[in-house]
Amino acid sequence: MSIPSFVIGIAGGTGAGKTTVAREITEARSDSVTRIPMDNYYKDLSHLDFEERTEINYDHPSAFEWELLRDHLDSLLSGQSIEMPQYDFSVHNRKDERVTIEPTDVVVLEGILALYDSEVNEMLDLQVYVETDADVRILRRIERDVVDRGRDLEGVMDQYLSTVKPMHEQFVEPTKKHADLIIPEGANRVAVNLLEEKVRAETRTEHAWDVEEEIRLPTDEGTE
Ligand code: UZR
Ligand code: MG
Repeated sequence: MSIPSFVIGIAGGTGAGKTTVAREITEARSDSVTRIPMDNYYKDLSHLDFEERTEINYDHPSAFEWELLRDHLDSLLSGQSIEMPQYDFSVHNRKDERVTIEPTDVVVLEGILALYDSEVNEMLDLQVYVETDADVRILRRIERDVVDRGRDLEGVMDQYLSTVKPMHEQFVEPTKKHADLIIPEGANRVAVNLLEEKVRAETRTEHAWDVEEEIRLPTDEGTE
């Protein structure tokens, strides 16, 4: 357990590739880097029934429990563990169980509005915006919602035009001006590698370095 020294926020439109970028820079070193998906901080809507929950605008800032998110980031930054909520997209609601997250050297907050809140922004050391063309994003979104989440195409199209697109333009896209770094397309290998280098430099946990060296040495020898 350690006090985080570096907090990264990764924002961008739905389907931009935020989660992919965040996973790539966290997964190999999970004992020193923690990923916080903002989806987990959608408000608890257990008091509503399923039909009512489908009517909620999940792309509006008011859908998130900002107080809890700020509290949790604050706790991690002061070296305390948190009980992070979990979210179930299939029922549009928070799950009952939570997971315990210990503070690590690096914390990565990822979500459409990761750069939206001024108090959250103050806690971030590096603000990243993943910028991907809207046509690519909607294609990914259709695939994810229809194939992975079992939604029907018409519903996905309606939702995109009625809330996702206008909210993106009103709330998500303007946060790009807070970004230190704009990544064109989530899959941008060069940008992800640079971010990985930065994360590595900020991880002080010895074990993380050992693991990283073991993975890197053979390829370094082969290419240099
Ligand atoms: P990403 N979302 C849902 O579809 N259902 C929910 O219960 C909660 C969120 C969607 C949300 C937003 N919008 O566009 C997207 N809608 O999840 C954000 N409508 O997640 O950045 O991974 O695409
Ligand atoms: Mg995502």
